[in-house]
Amino acid sequence: MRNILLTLLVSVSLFGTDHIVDQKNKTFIPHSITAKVGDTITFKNSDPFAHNAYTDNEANEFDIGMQAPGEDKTVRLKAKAKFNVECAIHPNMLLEVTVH
Ligand SMILES: [Cu+2]
Repeated sequence: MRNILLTLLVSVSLFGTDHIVDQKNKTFIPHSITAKVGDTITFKNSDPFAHNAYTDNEANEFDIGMQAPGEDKTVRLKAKAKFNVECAIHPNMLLEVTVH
């Protein structure tokens, strides 16, 4: 019984909520999300051209590189923080992420 409970706890922490963020018309949709440590963000690209998503936030740093149209890329949130995600190709794109 103890092992089952332990397995459940580990599973919950390993498989947090996946937050879908689309990139369409050079906009992150939605433009802000609130998530928990261990959750993931899956970036989609519904535009007919490449996008990118990155953050300089030290505790959650990521850069998904060049994201082709129709491609999905997933990143995991590692620490409590509030930070911005930007697209290196389109500097006006902004996603606000709160991890609590
Ligand atoms: Cu972009």
